[in-house]
Amino acid sequence: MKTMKSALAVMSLGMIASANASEAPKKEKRTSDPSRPNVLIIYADDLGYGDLQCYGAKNVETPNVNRLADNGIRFTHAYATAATSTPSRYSMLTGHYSWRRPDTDIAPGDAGMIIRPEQYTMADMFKSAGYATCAIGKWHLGLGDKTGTQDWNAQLPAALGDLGFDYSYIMAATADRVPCVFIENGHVANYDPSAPIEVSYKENFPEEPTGKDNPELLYNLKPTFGHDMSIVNGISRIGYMKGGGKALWKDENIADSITAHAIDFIKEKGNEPFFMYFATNDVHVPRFPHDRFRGKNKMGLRGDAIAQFDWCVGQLVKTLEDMKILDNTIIIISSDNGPVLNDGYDDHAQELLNGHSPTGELRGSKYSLYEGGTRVPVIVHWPQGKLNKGENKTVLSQIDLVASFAGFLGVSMPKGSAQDSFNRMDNWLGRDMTSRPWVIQQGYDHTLAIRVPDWKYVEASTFPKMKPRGAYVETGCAPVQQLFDMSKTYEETNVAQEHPEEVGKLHLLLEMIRKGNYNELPANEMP
Ligand code: NG6
Ligand code: CA
Repeated sequence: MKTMKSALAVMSLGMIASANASEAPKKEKRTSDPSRPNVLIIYADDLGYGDLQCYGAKNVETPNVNRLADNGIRFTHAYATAATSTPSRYSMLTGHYSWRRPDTDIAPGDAGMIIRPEQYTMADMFKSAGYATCAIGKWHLGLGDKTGTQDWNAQLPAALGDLGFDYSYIMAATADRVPCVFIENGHVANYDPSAPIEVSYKENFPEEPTGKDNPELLYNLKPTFGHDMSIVNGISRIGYMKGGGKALWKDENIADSITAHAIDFIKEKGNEPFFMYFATNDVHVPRFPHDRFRGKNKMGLRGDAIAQFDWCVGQLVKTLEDMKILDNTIIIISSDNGPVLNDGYDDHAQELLNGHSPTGELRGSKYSLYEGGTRVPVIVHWPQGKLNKGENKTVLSQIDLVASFAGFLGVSMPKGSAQDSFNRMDNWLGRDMTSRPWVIQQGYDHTLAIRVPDWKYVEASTFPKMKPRGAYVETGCAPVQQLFDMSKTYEETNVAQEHPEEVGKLHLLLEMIRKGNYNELPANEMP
């Protein structure tokens, strides 16, 4: 499989001559050159298809995102590759499907680096085109050489610098997993030598309180399931940690902190092309936004977290505007997977919906093979790019971002890299409305679905219909093959029996893709 890559895809749309690492363009002011736009991916966590006002959200205002949607493209059939974070992010950043590997499921906070240093990433690609690159916010793809062996008090031996990111300011995993500290360029930020950090996902440290044994210490949020281990900032988490001192984050300041670091980076690097992967903690649990977002909508903390996400977007846009580089920055807003309400903390997300539907009219949610699991908002904004603005129904997938930008920038990716990513930049810019011939969706486990413009096939699976632990939601799995008619928004009825020939065709197509035999695909199935 390593030998097959989408070379033909990356070669077709180069706007400038091939630029590999050795002939990277000199860093100079190029901010108005439309062949070298800045690229800012704003990646929300667990933000559903229906969670933004411009996608029909009720009870919460998202003026900053709405403005980008009004002046950009708002995709209605765009997909994350998986219904949970780690596989979705892995796939988007590498252009390699997470399900080709056994070790890309939801990562603990002490996971070793899942993307290996030698693996090609989106950051490598931008870097080879002469971009300054950075990752800010949620990481959730492991750090260090090997799971459970990190020394959090020293420079981590493997970190984002090995993956093409010039600068990083990240959370190792999620806000509900230890260690609850930011890591800047492979070292704990604000490190407090008086409080050495220890982390374990196996056992607690002597005398350290936990949510399970010391619920009286949970002054900010209580768990509904799981999340009853170490307590940081009055919230218990997954995993055990000790120490941290002044380096420990306060959940209510996470959005401010990542935004401030992103703004600093833009101010420093904004006059040369930059790529920023800005991944928010919002609207993942524990939802605990800053006071100034509290109580402004009827949905409680989840609504407040959406408002806080919108604020982050506004701050970044304002910075670009003040620097007069907004016009030549491609901003992509999206999410890693669909929404979930009760994901383990007592924030009343379900009870306080007040008529809001986080997935709009889609069935399913985070963790699900139904559309609600992976169909996410995608907004593309680029004033100087002459986009075909407005609502856009083209079917597209985040897996293509690496090859699309490589094609756009004329970067030829090394042989064998980003094998599942294809250059569909014209789709992303609204210039070509031909849908991707198929999109693969990964559910909570490794069961796959394949969506083509008219149909969606879900392979038969022994995985339970309802998620067995944690959030009680539909997985979309069934012991039989399922086929849905995609002319209907809600996947209500399995029509596999009525259309055996479609089932057979899509089953075969999925198997070919699973084998990675792209060169054997019929021409009309080639993305
Ligand atoms: C689950 C957690 C959930 C969330 C999820 C990852 C429990 C019971 N549930 O295991 O709260 O953290 O993992 O979400 O612990 S994701 O968006 O990062 O994939
Ligand atoms: Ca997520």
